[in-house]
Amino acid sequence: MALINKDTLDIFKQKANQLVNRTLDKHMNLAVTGLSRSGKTAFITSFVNQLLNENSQSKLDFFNVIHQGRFIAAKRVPQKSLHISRFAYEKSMSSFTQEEPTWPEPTHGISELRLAIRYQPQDSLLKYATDTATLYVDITDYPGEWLLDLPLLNQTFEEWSEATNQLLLNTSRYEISKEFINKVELLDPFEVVDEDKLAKLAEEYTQLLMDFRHKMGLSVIQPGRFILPGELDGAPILQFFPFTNFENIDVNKYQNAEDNTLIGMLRARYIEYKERVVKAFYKEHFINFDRQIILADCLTPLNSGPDSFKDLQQALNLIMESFNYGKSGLFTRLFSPKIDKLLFAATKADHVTPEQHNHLTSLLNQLVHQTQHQLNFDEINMATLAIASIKSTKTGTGLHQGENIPVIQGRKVSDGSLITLFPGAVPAKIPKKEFWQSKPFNYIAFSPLHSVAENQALPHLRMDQVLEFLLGDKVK
Ligand SMILES: Nc1nc2c(ncn2[C@@H]2O[C@H](COP(=O)(O)OP(=O)(O)OP(=O)(O)O)[C@@H](O)[C@H]2O)c(=O)[nH]1
Ligand SMILES: [Mg+2]
Repeated sequence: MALINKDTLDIFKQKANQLVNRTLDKHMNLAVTGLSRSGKTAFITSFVNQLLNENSQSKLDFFNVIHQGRFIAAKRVPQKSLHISRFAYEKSMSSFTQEEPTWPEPTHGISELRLAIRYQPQDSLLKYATDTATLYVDITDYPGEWLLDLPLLNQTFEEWSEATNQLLLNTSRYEISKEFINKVELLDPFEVVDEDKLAKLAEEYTQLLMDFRHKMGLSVIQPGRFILPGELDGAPILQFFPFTNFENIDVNKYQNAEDNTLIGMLRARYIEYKERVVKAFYKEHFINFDRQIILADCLTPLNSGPDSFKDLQQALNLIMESFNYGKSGLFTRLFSPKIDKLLFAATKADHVTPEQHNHLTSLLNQLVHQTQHQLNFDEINMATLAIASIKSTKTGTGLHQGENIPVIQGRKVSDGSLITLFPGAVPAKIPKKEFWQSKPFNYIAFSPLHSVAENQALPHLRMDQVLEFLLGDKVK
């Protein structure tokens, strides 16, 4: 009988381990989205930071792989898609590590980052076969505005123009859109197009969308790519606008209009936009996502007033369409998405006192589920959480009119001074008229409280629950 010496046996064991390891390595695509300023960059930075700097001081008790002592380490590895920007993790971290910490700069478009998470599998059988397994997570950051475009796929140019016209006539928007609407009314849609004139009007329409978002705090922005053009900035495919005067033009003449007329070119560009921008995003990116987190800042609209809040509600409705997996859903008919878990997170929860967190969660829940009876989300496991990616306030109690009340303390972005306040109560349900009459909520932008060292975990609220929901079953 041939004798196997110890070295050979070790090599054999190592090989066997490698083989099992390889089959144990898993991969998932995690997508992070939310409307602009909802907190995507802060979220991804904290998500990665928590995993890279896991140690005895980390506060990640609800992430089971850590709680059970099976987490080994996480590191950044080169990303999969070389044609997509790298998520600027170091740059973003440097804003939190400098002496006077600030928030990272706004970002535009899509970016990616890949993490490798090493852990010990829980399963005893696997545990004997191998020491470790690795979960590779590709994280994609993309603007939530891009999801607002899905409904366009179901609309002709005429239908979209009419729907947008209705939106523009809405009292709060009309104030700043009437000039644009008046200009469109004076156009002859059947004249041979002057491309310069068209480009200028498209620019005006884009500026309107920017003002809706950034000056009025509104959320329904269509086409979504107009305010976040990325590499398409200045391209003719983003130069069109809704023709808001359809009721006054001849339908037959419109149907037969050539592409070199004003209306013909608007229609042609709209169709091209749907194909090359909207569909392309779903085909190239969205269908590859395994899991999705949608970040929503409910507090800013709550502070801005009823119009802004109602608009957020409508935008979330539009966003939900992309997850309507029912057989009859437009989306499933067009593509074959495979997202199995969807997390809604109300961000910046450190802006309210702790006893309000439940209210914030149920408010977002209501906003998300308002349409559920019409849609079919059976195939997706959904959850809602109130989180702070980077906790920037301290909590305590203060005396107000002889009574102890919960308060938060933070450093104002505006002048850096410390302020202690009770910011107000968050309604647990979609607020009614009476709520808005008393201006009940006071949102003040806070700077990150303390600078952290590069290899230190950032303070947070419920990031461990986020990790458990999104990754927990993959690192068992
Ligand atoms: N207090 C607090 N503020 C936050 C938190 N996360 C984000 N913010 C605030 O929200 C702002 C926007 O956060 P970002 O992470 O840049 O949001 P974004 O979605 O990446 O924004 P865009 O890149 O412009 O689309 C920050 O500048 C902060 O003022 C948080 O956890 N706590
Ligand atoms: Mg960003």
